[in-house]
Amino acid sequence: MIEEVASSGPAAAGEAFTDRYRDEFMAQVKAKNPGEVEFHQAVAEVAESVQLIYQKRPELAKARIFERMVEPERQIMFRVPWVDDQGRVQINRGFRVEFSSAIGPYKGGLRFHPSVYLGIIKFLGFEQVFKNALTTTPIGGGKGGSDFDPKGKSDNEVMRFCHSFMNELFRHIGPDTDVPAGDIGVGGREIGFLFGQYKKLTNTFTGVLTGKGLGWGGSLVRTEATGYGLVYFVSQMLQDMGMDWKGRKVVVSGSGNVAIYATQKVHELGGKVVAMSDSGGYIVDEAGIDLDTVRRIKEVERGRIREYVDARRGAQFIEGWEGIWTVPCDIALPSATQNEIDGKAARTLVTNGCKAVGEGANMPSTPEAIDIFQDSGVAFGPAKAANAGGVATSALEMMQNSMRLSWHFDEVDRRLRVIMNDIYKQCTDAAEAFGKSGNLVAGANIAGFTKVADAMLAQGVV
Ligand code: NDP
Ligand code: 2IT
Repeated sequence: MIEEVASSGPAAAGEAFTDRYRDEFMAQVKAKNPGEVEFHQAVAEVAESVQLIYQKRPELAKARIFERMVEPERQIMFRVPWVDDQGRVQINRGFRVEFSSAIGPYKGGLRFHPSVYLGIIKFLGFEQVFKNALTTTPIGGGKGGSDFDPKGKSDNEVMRFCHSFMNELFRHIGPDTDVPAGDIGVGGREIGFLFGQYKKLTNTFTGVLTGKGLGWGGSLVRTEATGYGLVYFVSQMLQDMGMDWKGRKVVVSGSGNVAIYATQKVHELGGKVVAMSDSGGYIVDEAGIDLDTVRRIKEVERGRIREYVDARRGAQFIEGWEGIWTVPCDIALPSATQNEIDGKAARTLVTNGCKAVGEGANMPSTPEAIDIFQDSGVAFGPAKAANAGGVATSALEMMQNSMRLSWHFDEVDRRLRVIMNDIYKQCTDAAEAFGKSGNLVAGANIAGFTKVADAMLAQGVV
């Protein structure tokens, strides 16, 4: 069977994964997934690393592991009808892409944002497979969401939407099957509504979602985990450069879940965040961002970042989110959205003396930006590794749910720190073993891919 499959693959032609084969492979990915540019981008980045692995591990090439990985195990798209506060019927589209269950149940967040379409969910789900493999916990990869925009909606509208979304999603998920969580536009409020409807429809109280409230199955530190984990990861990068956070100027894009808790941890470790943003623009506060003000505006009032300057007189608001990368800094933590740092922004960061970049968002740097950072000697922590603390802590939430107990804050935080250090070591070790010393992009791809690939090989052609 494997021989038969291989007859149309690279092994049959006697070539492991040459540049020519890689180009043909990418052409096929593009032809089979037309218009999904973010997905193409995510696959192309991993393909470079797979080329190295296939040369060392021809049995993976023969089993066409990567060719299988780029095809999601299952893709679900569904209608989400709901009624707004004016009594009008609204229709959105829902997605859940179950990418890989090779090493555990599908796991990954839900994104509610008007820009969501299949290509966004597929790039996120694809990345999630490798990220989750790096966490050292047994979780497969998936992602979902909707083009619904929670901004400007009432709590009741959000509730009706979430209930309708779950009316279809519930039949595809389960604590041992697929465990969604939050992402852009999905936080504690949305997880609550989604969980409530799942419970009602199935008459079960299980760990089917993560990011739950602390009184009903949630884990301490899950809220903080992505931001904290990002800073723990970058601490390792800095340590290897003989640096730490003390007195360092830091720019954090976004002002959502990841950005807020990254900022909190940077301040705790002695760094100074001087700029944050949302899709409307960015704020600069050279005295150091006052996080209580940001949290009030964003977490309590669900307001806009421009309101920060009403409370902090010395601060400035500048319209247009792209400009944030012109603010000089030692360390940049892009934590808003995909492709927010392009080549021009990367060059500006380098010129202004930026020494390290840690990706809090998923795929925030374009391929050109990554090349510029790496060619300029800027330490670069890729999203799959650097932001894996969120999903890792989701896995810790699943563990606690299975055991029906709750660990203390310090215990979860300790485990998160151990996991982030372990991920860093996996990346540096894999990079070293494949002659790419110090290249954490290659290291993360190689370590994540290898773990999933070995599981797929053991399980046969399924
Ligand atoms: P939130 O919804 O809490 O915050 C998102 C922030 O990014 C907001 O400030 C938002 O501004 C800004 N933003 C979103 N889209 C755009 C855009 N197109 N242009 C400019 N700014 C934008 O999301 P999270 O903090 O949870 O997620 C941020 C990033 O981190 C995403 O890439 C997500 O995939 C990634 N991530 C999240 C994890 C988690 O556990 N939550 C885990 C790992 C990665 P505005 O309010 O104006 O839209
Ligand atoms: O991108 C991500 O890793 C997340 N949004 C978190 C997913 C999760 O299941 O906690």
